[in-house]
Amino acid sequence: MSDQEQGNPLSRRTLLATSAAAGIGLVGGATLTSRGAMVPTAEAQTRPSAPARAAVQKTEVHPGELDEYYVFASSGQTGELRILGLPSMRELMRVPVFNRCSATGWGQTNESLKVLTEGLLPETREFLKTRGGTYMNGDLHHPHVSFTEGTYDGRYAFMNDKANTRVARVRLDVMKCDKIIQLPNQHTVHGLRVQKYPRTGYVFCNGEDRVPVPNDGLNLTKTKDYHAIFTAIDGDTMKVAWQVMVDGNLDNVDADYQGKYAFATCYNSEEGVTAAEMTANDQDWVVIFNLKRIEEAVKKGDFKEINGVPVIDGRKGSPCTRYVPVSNSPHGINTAPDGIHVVANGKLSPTVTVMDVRMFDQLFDDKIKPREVVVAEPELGLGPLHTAYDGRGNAFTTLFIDSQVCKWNIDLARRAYKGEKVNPIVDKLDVHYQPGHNHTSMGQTKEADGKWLISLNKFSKDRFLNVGPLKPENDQLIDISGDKMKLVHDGPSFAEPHDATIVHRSKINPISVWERADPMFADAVKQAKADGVTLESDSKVVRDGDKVRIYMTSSAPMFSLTEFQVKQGEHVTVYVTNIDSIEDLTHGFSIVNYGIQMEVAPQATASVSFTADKPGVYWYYCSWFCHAMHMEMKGRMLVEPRTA
Ligand code: CUK
Ligand code: CUA
Repeated sequence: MSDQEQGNPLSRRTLLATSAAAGIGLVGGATLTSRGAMVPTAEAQTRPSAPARAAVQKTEVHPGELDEYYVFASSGQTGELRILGLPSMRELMRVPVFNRCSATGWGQTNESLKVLTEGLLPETREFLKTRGGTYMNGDLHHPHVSFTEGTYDGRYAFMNDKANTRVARVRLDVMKCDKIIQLPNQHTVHGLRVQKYPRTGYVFCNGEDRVPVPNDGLNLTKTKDYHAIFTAIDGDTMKVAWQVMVDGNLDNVDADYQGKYAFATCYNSEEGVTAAEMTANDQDWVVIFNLKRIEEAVKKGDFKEINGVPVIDGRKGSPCTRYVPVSNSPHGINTAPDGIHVVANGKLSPTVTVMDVRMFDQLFDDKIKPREVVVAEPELGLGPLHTAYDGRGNAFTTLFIDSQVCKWNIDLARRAYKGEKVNPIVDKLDVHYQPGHNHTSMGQTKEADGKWLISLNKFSKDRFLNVGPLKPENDQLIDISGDKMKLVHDGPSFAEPHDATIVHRSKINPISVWERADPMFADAVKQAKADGVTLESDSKVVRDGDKVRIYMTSSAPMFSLTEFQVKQGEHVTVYVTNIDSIEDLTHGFSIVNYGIQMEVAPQATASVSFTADKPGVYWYYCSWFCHAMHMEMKGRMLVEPRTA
């Protein structure tokens, strides 16, 4: 796609090259833009300078060496969580969450089906009955790691499903999803972030679309009675704590470092249902939620219970919320590591709006007007979407339409807002192309270290070998340790990392071998006990009406059962317990032509249930390469035909 097709009348890079050739403002391979920011020319970009080459070397993680950071990246419509190492940008793991996974059996094993189904709303369970029992898709946008006292504590990552209004939790000790809940009353969950102080605590979830509440079909077209809902989940129990009904559509959310407020960008103050209606006004809002007042309202019973959860009316005029006018259709919202500044990104406006959280108390006491919490509003360029921080007072905002990252200084922006003649823009860097989220190392915590920035770009166009009409995205790594940003790495990625969290490796401590008492397979342990089976040592076939339970162990390169026999039509559950306790010695269990496959990691038990409706001989085999004799690790399922 050319820049022209993207709505840019003139290719920005052609323009820069022309002005450079004419000798306008050319300074050492860079040009000055109209706003005075330094932008490297196309030529300077393709031939890295000596400092840029030195920066590239910093990203080299030699064979056998470990990365300094974990990146927990979303995958959008793929529905999984991805783990990368930074600075190498090597993909380390994929954690299935809202998707189905052929390798691990996520969506097929009993352990994963429990996670995928137990938190669904009753009406969804009914709706999915004839559709396989679970959703097949999810749209994972925002993965965020739990906090204690303003920094990551390595317990959990929380993430949203925009497609089917779900929120998931991934345990960071085993890197597996252990809870998924679907939110009532809310239609989609888009923005998601967690409470930073004193700990997580709350997981804040933005309901984006407006629908009737309850959405029971009695009102279809009275759009003024549609509402968007903001939800706080208790991250420990994964239950809805409370909900707040708001005006407008909620987009992104963040929280303060004091544990008092959450705030969300909000568009569609018009309450329209078409794009034209939704963008008619010049202004929309940031909604600020006062956590203490909401908790008090819940305690006092000042709510309506809808579908089993307390819903507070937080529309304009409510003591629990305040609406700060900002320009039309703001998108990202990001709290700075200084614990003071919150930036709402303009999207349709070339500006970002900076608020000072220290003034929120006065705002809720009606001592000041909403706009008085705004302390800066710098104009940065076209399409500001998301902002990250270096912990040294600088902010980095993605400019979607300009295909740039803009580095600007918060203090200079405040001074410019007061009328001083200063330019807050420090540097601009071309990225390739159309960036959405960006992230700095530890930048969403008070321990922002200002070393790295990743720019998650929606288009890669010409940056990689052509793989056909569907192209990868491009996750670029940028060195921000100096005054100037330096692009050091292109990282192609499949659909579609919206968002990521960069966590220092010292914060994350996963285990390598499962604990036998892990709750993930507690149901299997319980069933085995009821059947008088010891999972770690017994091989047994247990018959229970038309149900058959097959218990076996795996130890490289053998399953403890080399055959088992069932009758056609019986409901079969196979439990495999991996009794190997060596790091990385995972087995798999796959039954040929039965569509059965699962992963069984060291010391884990995994189980899968199916109806043996096809008679015949079916080999099962180990699908995870585990041993020199891995190919021989197999057995036969014998399905005896039904007798008339
Ligand atoms: S949103 Cu995707 S670029 Cu869902 Cu966080 Cu802004
Ligand atoms: Cu066990 Cu391969």
